[in-house]
Amino acid sequence: MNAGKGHLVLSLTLLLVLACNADDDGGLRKNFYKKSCPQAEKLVRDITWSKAQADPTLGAKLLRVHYHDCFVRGCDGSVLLDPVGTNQSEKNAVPNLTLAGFDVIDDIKKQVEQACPNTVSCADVLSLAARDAVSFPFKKPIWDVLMGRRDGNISLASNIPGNLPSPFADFSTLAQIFSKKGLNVNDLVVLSGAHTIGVAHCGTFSRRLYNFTGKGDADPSLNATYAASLRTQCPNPANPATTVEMDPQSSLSFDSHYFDILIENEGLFQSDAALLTNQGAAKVVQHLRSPDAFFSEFGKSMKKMGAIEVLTGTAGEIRKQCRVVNQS
Ligand code: HEM
Ligand SMILES: *[C@@H]1O[C@H](CO)[C@@H](O)[C@H](O)[C@H]1NC(C)=O
Ligand SMILES: *[C@@H]1O[C@H](CO)[C@@H](O)[C@H](O)[C@H]1NC(C)=O
Ligand SMILES: *[C@@H]1O[C@H](CO)[C@@H](O)[C@H](O)[C@H]1NC(C)=O
Ligand SMILES: *[C@@H]1O[C@H](CO)[C@@H](O)[C@H](O)[C@H]1NC(C)=O
Ligand SMILES: CC(=O)N[C@H]1CO[C@H](CO)[C@@H](O)[C@@H]1O
Repeated sequence: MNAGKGHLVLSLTLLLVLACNADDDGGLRKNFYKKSCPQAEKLVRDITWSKAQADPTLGAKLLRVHYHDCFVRGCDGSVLLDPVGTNQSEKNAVPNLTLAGFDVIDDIKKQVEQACPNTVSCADVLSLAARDAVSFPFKKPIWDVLMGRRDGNISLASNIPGNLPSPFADFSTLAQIFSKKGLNVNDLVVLSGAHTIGVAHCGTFSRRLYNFTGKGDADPSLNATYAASLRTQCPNPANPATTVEMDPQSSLSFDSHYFDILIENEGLFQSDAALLTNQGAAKVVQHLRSPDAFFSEFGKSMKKMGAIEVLTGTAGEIRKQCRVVNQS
């Protein structure tokens, strides 16, 4: 082969590599632990499934923790870190409210460490466990998880504002925060579909029920029948510990029903209702009422969310325990 041809082959290979990397995966890949810890994925799945069997709300918990992780400093496991000294970590911040499932992540990580020490990151464990917990009722993974994330060692409560949208956010605020994370309006609507499972505390929406515009009324964008039912569940003032299902009667079922209730003006948060206030977003809402469309789009958007500002290669570390950074 002459030098010219060699050059061409090299350039073509380089192009191919670049083209593959262009796929917005942040350098993550499938089967990342195939050589270093071949049992990792199955181990995480088996433990998660046994925990999900015992607690059918685990999927909602872990999915929300994964989302909070990715939106604050990227998917680097920083949400899992406990506060150190007087420094408040992400999990201490107000919007965390009741993030839960940390004990489950600890259990999984402990067993993964026993099988393959210093190999599988907490960020990957969280991403896999969230997928597996949500997938448990289907008895098969319902989206693909790319791996190779490494763990960060900074977690600051002060990083939350501006990175996690509030349930009172309007459409342009939501779109703006998602766009900062490389997620578009389609992703915003698709991922909001996660609210098809789980519960919310009265305080995250009760302002919509009472004196919303100062005329003793409810939020006009909230279905009046639904508002009346919510008022019985969340009297004014409500017990701060009371929760309601975000997708009534279907809150354990991961399905496209969220989009059906949304168009009946029964989205629980202002941020849910806001998806109908933009023409493009409202079109996506209609489209996602089809279960096939929802499942396929959810997988694609989760892949993007799971790649936000990830640490790969030699950046960050593989934490031994998810709650504390390694001591050097
Ligand atoms: C669009 C902006 C979003 C806002 C404003 C928002 C806000 C909230 C709020 C306020 C709660 C209730 C927390 C509580 O009272 O305990 C909640 C629950 C939840 N969120 Fe979101 N969220 C958003 C996007 C997402 C995304 C992108 C995901 C995942 C992909 C997600 C997954 C969940 C889940 C699964 C729950 C239920 C948690 C449980 O039952 O333990 N959310 N969200
Ligand atoms: C607290 O945070 C500051 C800066 O954010 C950092 O310099 C300091 O080392 C942290 N303290 C502890 C005990 O982690
Ligand atoms: C409703 O809001 C208005 C305007 O803020 C206030 O003047 C009024 O007292 C409120 N009513 C109740 C019952 O809280
Ligand atoms: C309110 O919800 C009911 C079902 O609960 C639905 O039949 C009705 O069309 C909804 N109204 C509006 C204005 O969306
Ligand atoms: C933070 O992570 C880096 C790797 O990026 C590591 O070298 C360093 O020791 C860590 N710092 C602490 C305090 O653990
Ligand atoms: C799980 C967790 O750490 N929750 C914390 C959320 O933030 C409040 C303070 O706003 C803490 O009291 C909780 O412990």
